[in-house]
This record gives sequence, structure tokens and C-alpha cells, in this order.
Amino acid sequence: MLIHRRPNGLDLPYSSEITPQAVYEKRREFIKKIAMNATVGGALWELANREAFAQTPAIKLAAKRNPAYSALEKQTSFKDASTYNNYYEFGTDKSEPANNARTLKTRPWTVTIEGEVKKPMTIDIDALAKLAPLEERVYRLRCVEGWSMVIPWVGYSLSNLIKKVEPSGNAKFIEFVTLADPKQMPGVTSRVLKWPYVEGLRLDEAMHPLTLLTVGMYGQVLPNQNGAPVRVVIPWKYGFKSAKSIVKIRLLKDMPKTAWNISAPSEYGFYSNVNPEVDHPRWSQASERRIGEDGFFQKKRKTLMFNGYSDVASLYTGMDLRKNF
Ligand SMILES: Nc1nc2c(c(=O)[nH]1)N[C@H]1C(S)=C(S)[C@@H](COP(=O)(O)O)O[C@H]1N2
Ligand SMILES: [Mo]
Repeated sequence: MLIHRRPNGLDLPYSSEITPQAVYEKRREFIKKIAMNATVGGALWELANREAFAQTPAIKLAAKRNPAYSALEKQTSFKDASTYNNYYEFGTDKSEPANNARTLKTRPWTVTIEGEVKKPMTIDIDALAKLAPLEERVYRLRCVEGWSMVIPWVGYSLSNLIKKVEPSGNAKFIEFVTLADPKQMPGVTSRVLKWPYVEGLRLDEAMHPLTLLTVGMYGQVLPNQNGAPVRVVIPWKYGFKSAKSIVKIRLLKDMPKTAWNISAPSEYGFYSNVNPEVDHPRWSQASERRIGEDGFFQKKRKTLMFNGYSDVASLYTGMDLRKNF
């Protein structure tokens, strides 16, 4: 089912119906700037200046739907997906990132890819976004806490980037290092996690076509609270594996130490594949609440093995997924 769309094709953020005067002024100033910088051109220059938008509609990002990798379920509303977030750098309440992440500066932004590679590089976000054709992929996202959403992401398979840097024979794992800037992120002064937030995958998991290097959602650039300007989305794993606002990607010989695993190793394993048969020590993982379906009499949904992405099973043949949780 299609979510409700405005005539201009944008799903407007929740607060944009009424334009406060200050935002209106800023927008006018911004539009003037665009006019003066017409030579710089196009959506990418707009991206660079999106602070100026504050609460105004985000920038459109064209991408062709990849039906082979898209769930046909009802999508979560943009409002829910952009206001109910886990992004601890901006606070631990679900509603905090939407407000606090406004100050995240997503331009200029570079991503460094290094480690066990023949061709390490540091690449500007706008070049990174153009490294391969952008696709829209509607993925289920299952948080380890027991809720889920269905989100149309925009990006391309991470494998495109990994191939570019030519992994050496020693590369067995990949590590995603995310931004940890106390000047922009009020949460990193807290000790809930060890910063920066780091996640990782085995290299074959990272090379799986489902693993998405993500720059947008709902046909627009990622809202800051969803991990702008670039994150990964690994739909068969619990949501915390899908690291936001990545600044560094390292290819490694050994399994990296990851933020949630460091904080509670008995609760959050390195693999963290969605698995209804392996409970979290403090709660069942057999079912989930779909955000947006929260009526009092609403039944919970059954959680599916690998979140329903059964293709990935072959990555784990011969492995005990209870031990390697
Ligand atoms: N840097 C960073 N990435 C993060 C997190 C975080 O706190 N910091 N939270 C994770 C968790 S627990 C989930 S469920 C997803 C949520 O993504 P969403 O807010 O876009 O739905 O982001 C993951 N990526
Ligand atoms: Mo999560």
C-alpha cells in the first residue's frame, strides 16, 4: 500500500504545516542563496545547505524501486519513522533524536575506508552517494527491543563500495565507526555506551546484496535523526547493527569490538541476527509490535527468522546460532 502522498510527491515532516516566521525568513534567504549559486547546481548543493531548512520539507532523492528487495507490506508513516528513533548520541528517549539532531552538521562530510584494502580512500559524501545507482528498498527493521517498522530506504548495496577499495586476502570483517562529536551530540557526554558507536559485520555479510549503504528514505535525504548523511541498513539483523552517521569504514582481520557488545556482552552478540527462537536474556524475541499498529486490541506480529530474509541463511550454514547470537 502506498502511504499518503502530497501532490508534490513529498511526505512532509510533521511540523511543516504551519511555517513559523523565523523558518519562513530562513527559507527565503535560502532560496535567494540557491538562485545566486545556480552554477553549483542541483540537489546536492541543496543537501549541503540543509541546516537552513530547519523544519521545512527535506530534499527529494530520486531512486528506482528494486522490487526484488522490497517488502510488499504497508509502510510505516514517515512521521513515525522520523520521530520514534534510537540514536543515543542525541538522547535515549525515542522522541529526543528528532529534536536534538537538528544541529547535526552533515556537510562537509567525508567517509574514510581503510584497513585491509589495496586502495584505501577518503571520499566526500556527495561523491559517495553517486558511486552506484541509488535504489529504493522497502525493508522491515526489527529493533532488539521488540518493535518493528517498514521503511523505504534509498541507497545501494555496500558491496559496490567494498569492491572499489579492493579488500586484501586478510580482510575477514568490517567495522563501521560513527561520528562522536560532543559539540553536536549532547548524548556522547553520557556513559550509556562507549563512544564512538561502532558496529561490525563479517565481510561476507557486508558483501551480501541486501546490506544497504543508505543515504535516504521515503524518497528524500535521510533526516538527521535517521542517520544522515550515511548509514548502513542490514535488514536481517536487529536494528542496532545498522549504524548511523558513519565516518569511517575499516576492513579487518579480526572481529571488531562493537558498542552494544562491549556494554552488555551477554545480551548483544556480534551476529545479532533476528531470531525468534533465541530470547534476549530479559525478554522474549518471539513476537514484535509494528509501530503504527498500537491499538489496545492489536495483536502482536510473529517475529520471523532472519526477519523474513531467508536468503541469508546460507551465510550461516554449520553455525550454532544459539551460541553465535
Ligand atoms: N550511531 C548510532 N547508530 C544507531 C543507533 C545509535 O544509537 N547510534 N541506534 C540503533 C538502533 S538500536 C536502531 S533500532 C536503529 C534505528 O534506526 P531508525 O531510527 O532509523 O529507525 O538505529 C541503530 N543505529
Ligand atoms: Mo534497536
